[in-house]
Amino acid sequence: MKSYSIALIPGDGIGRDVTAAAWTVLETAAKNFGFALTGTEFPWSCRFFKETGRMMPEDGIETLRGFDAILLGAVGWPAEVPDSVSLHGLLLPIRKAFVQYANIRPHRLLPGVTGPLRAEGFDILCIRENTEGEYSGAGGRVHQSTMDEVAVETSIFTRAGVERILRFGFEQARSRRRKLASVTKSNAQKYSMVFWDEITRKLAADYPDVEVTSYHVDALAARMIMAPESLDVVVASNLFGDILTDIGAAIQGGLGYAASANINPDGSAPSMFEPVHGSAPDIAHLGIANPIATIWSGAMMLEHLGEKAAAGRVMQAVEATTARGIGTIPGKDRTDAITAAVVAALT
Ligand code: GGG
Repeated sequence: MKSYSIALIPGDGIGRDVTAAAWTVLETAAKNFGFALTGTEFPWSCRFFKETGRMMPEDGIETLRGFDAILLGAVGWPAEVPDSVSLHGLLLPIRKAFVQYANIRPHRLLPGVTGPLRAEGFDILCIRENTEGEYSGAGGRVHQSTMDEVAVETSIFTRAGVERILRFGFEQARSRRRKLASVTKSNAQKYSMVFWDEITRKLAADYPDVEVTSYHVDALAARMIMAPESLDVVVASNLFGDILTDIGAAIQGGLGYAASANINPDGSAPSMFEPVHGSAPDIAHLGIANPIATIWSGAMMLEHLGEKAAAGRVMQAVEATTARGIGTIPGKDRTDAITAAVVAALT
């Protein structure tokens, strides 16, 4: 029997609730489709930081390298650990070390879910550059706590980094509706974003079958709300992609439905799957977190592992569940009730 080793990092807050739910669904799917998933849990989180001074052990990356994939819940406990510390101590180093340069975030309405903006008929695949740009962590502060204090944060855009994410986007567009939106703010940011636009134009010549449009991020943000059906694949930098995908989450009904995959496209290291949402400490362990985003992320993990039929079946089960009105209204259905409904629809 084929077996996949999965590193489970529930993280903080509702991360524990939603990864447990997704794991139940994924194990059921594995059983039904005749393969095995072996989960190894790691307690790396803000609590771990409070105990050890690190978000993960020094050899954490090397430990994870041996797994086929990583399923992560959520990271953050802002009352105890600054968000910048938790993000730069766990999520960002994993994405960077494993060259998970493509962060894929699908935005579409599940049956029975009505987004607050009542947008309809859209199917957007946002691709966020995931290893450089505005989240490079390059910068510093001088003259701290004086009126002369200066803080500098440098965005790093490399030709290799921009080319590979745009190429990834073009390839995705080819497998979909052949439309690509390339997002910058090149009227204001005259080095990095002009560079991005130039590379978009250069690569477009290799993909004459894909209709390419360059947008400024503000215009694209408005378009995602006003005319989301006009968009297919959207490729954006790390920060812009992060922001746009929260808009994507909003139009698809909320962060409870927003899934993501941090992909290492050449398979040289594990890819990581996580809901877009954070740890929501205010509702942690109350049993009311929506697990659908994590279940959907788990389906993306199965697809990435090559278990396409099982992945498709998990999504069918999710859709059958929401079509019955389960998990479609915030707070109405408990985490375990939504999970049980998805499991029942799987069998
Ligand atoms: N689900 C993972 C998580 O906790 N995300 C919260 C967050 O702030 N992520 C930042 C990022 O995706 O770059």
